Amino acid sequence: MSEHERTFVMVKPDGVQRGLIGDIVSRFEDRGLKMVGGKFMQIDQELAEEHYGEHADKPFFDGLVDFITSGPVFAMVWEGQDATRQVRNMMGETDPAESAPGTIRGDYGLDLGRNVIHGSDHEDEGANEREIELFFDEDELVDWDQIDSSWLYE
Ligand code: D4T
Repeated sequence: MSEHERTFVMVKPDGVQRGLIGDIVSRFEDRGLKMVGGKFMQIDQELAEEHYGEHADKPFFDGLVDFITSGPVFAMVWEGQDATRQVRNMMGETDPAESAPGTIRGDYGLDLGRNVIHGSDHEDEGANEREIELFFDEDELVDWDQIDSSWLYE
């Protein structure tokens, strides 16, 4: 398994408004993941519709696009062994009400339409690459060595 697997993660507008960026970043840092990209930004209609394109025919699509464009988000790329699946585990279920305490959505959310964080789907091969490319230019991602990596990986 590669230590260099990259995954796309985003604190949604509700998480930003509620001051949860720092806590969420801390959780991933504490776990041993490495941030290789981070961008505080406003998503426009076009980017929102592309990002959530798979849900275009769902009844909740318009509300989802309105929500994700309603305020700034913090988009990130995190790197580490099995990063995509581990981030999803730390996020909890899509519905915060079904998420275990200790997960991000289980600790900070109550409602499906306000679920604080997005992470690429580990069951959708190619989702990471697609979403990273959608949100970041190549030169916005930074390759760097973490001084303690020998204490994280055998
Ligand atoms: P995201 O993509 O936001 O990380 O969520 P998930 O990957 O966990 O879940 P998803 O793609 O199935 O849903 C995308 C987004 O839509 C909202 N949603 C979902 C909603 O408002 N109503 C619904 O009925 C569903 C299924 C929540 C997450």
